[in-house]
Amino acid sequence: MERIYMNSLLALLVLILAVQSCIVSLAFLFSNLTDQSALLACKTAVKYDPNNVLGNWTTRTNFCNWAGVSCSRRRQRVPALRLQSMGLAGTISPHIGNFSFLRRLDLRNNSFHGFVTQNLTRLHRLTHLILQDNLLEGEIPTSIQQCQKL
Ligand SMILES: *[C@@H]1O[C@H](CO)[C@@H](O)[C@H](O)[C@H]1NC(C)=O
Ligand SMILES: *[C@@H]1O[C@H](CO)[C@@H](O)[C@H](O)[C@H]1NC(C)=O
Ligand SMILES: *[C@@H]1O[C@H](CO)[C@@H](O)[C@H](O)[C@H]1NC(C)=O
Ligand SMILES: *[C@@H]1O[C@H](CO)[C@@H](O)[C@H](O)[C@H]1NC(C)=O
Ligand SMILES: CC(=O)N[C@H]1CO[C@H](CO)[C@@H](O)[C@@H]1O
Repeated sequence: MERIYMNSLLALLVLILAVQSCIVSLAFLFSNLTDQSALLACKTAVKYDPNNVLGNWTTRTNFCNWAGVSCSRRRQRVPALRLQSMGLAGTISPHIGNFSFLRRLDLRNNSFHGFVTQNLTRLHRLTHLILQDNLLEGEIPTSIQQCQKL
């Protein structure tokens, strides 16, 4: 009797855990936190910010109000990132590939260096990619052809 009770309790526990992790991963999939963490990763990849443009990129405020960040009102996702002529130096984080709603990326006239990350290719909604006047190496990955709206 006791064993049956223990077994069903265990089964219930496993079920609860499974449902819980499912809800957590679903919530994460649809949440704007993905964009927030991608923005923070991009900030980390910037090593020099003479005008402290990214100074207000902190979780104390909604990322929709961060400098250079546009937000869609409905979903609070990021369709545009405009950081041109800010004097920024650093690399372009591979996390940039996580902005699944990004249409416009404008980083022109800064000092971004290094290779252009393959992960850009994941931005299927991209229409504008403006990287001129930086210190980037190599070429834009040919797989960028997958971004058919570009
Ligand atoms: C995420 O979205 C929710 C509801 O749409 C909103 O209340 C919240 O402020 C958003 N969070 C950020 C950091 O934008
Ligand atoms: C962050 O800085 C930008 C540009 O200076 C400004 O437009 C925006 O209101 C600031 N946001 C917050 C939350 O202070
Ligand atoms: C490039 O950015 C610098 C600031 O970092 C600015 O002074 C200069 O006018 C910009 N050049 C162009 C062509 O926008
Ligand atoms: C964002 O991108 C990075 C690097 O490409 C990846 O490791 C990470 O799992 C991604 N995170 C989310 C929440 O999509
Ligand atoms: C498609 C692609 O290039 N994905 C890469 C994104 O960035 C992470 C971290 O650098 C790599 O592990 C992935 O291979």
